Amino acid sequence: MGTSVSASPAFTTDISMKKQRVQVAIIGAGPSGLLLGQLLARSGIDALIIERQSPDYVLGRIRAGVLEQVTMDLLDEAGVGERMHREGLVHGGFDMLFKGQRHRIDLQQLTGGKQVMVYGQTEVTRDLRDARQAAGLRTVYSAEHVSVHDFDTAAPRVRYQVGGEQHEVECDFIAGCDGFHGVCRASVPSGAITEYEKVYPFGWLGVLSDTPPVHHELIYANSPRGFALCSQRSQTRSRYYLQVPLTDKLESWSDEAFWDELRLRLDPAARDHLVTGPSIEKSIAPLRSFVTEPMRFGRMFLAGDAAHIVPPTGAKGLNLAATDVKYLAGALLEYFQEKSQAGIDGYSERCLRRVWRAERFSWWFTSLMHRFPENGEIGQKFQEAELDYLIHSQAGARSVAENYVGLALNFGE
Ligand code: RFL
Ligand code: PHB
Repeated sequence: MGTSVSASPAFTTDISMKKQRVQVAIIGAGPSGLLLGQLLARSGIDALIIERQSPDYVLGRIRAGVLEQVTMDLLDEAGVGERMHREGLVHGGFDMLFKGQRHRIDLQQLTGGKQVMVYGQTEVTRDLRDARQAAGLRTVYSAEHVSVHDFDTAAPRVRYQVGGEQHEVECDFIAGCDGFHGVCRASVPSGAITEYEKVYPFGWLGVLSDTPPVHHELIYANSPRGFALCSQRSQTRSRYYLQVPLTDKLESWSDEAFWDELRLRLDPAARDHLVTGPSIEKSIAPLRSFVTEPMRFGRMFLAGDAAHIVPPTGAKGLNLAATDVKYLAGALLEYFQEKSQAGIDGYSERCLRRVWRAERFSWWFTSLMHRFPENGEIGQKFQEAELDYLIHSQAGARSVAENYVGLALNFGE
């Protein structure tokens, strides 16, 4: 496969280049990159993380809130699970609200005791970053003009600039953990990659507030006015989302307008319990289903959002990223310690099987819970009938529950 990439135009040959060598160059210090760095370090594999943004910027992104058991186990394995177990909220169920009534999905009862952990992505990232710092492992933040080269050869390279200085990293492998807008996937020649994409005609308006959560578990609401989600970060910090048209501007959503609209999408009891307050973060996120095939290009691997995006309804994005990283760390370990290529060769197929299952669930759950104006009144009726079926059928409820807690790693094998 020919995947040679020319140097970024920002580079000129007459300026001196600082060179270094590592076994693995990791692009991106989001949860995928930091977790991979931690797992590799624990196995004695030398990795450098190169991140485009500042540490505070990375921590400031309010994203995922729900961790599956696989992710909790991996954070433990990486040696960073202690605070999560202490401060995270273990949830054994969640509510589905439709036609003005709430119905509990009992995750524990339906899945033989499985639960999820409500612990924010910001905290996961902070724990990983602190552990990396404490271990004296290097992360280059605020790197400019990051570019990847020669990943179709045995000697890939990464280049970047910091403070006007140019750097080149020689490595055995590149891990593209640089999210949806990263440079790694974008550097693959178009003939070597297939991308599957669905963009939804709405977004999620999210508000974070220092108010007690409206309910002790999450509420996923289907309403004729659009989807709403009541989530949380702690006993005193809430996270709420509203489905909004993509054309809506953040400025046109005052806090008051947000709370008024949320109330209209909730049931009477939740409406009465809702405590409102000033937002400490407010943002609109577009919704997308996206998969890249394959996830390996010679000596460059994609992991996490760099390779796939799910709409957040199923709470799968970060969890999928964690599984990619688990498989990638295992494959690299096999390569360096056992001189075996098997894990590397199987990486893409192994990840994609799990990715497509989570993509299917996230797309289905999104389709079930959101208002699609083009489907009219009858679309709403179909959704309500399906929800009514799901909560009254053991098989239906179990299917929702087992996907939500995360399918076992060896599911179907
Ligand atoms: P990230 O977090 O985007 O990190 C990528 C990092 O790469 C850096 N980068 C570069 N660095 C160097 N050079 C370049 N050229 C670079 N280009 C980019 C970026 O600055 C960034 O620091 O990807 P990663 O690590 O793969 O992590 C993925 C998760 O962030 C994502 O899947 C989740 O947030 C998705 N998600 C959820 N996932 C869950 O599992 N459970 C949830 O409850 C959940 N809720 C959500 C979510 C995502 C949401 N949004 C905003 C899309 C809720 C929302 C609203
Ligand atoms: C969140 O708390 O941010 C969250 C929870 C569940 C989801 C998506 C986001 O499905």
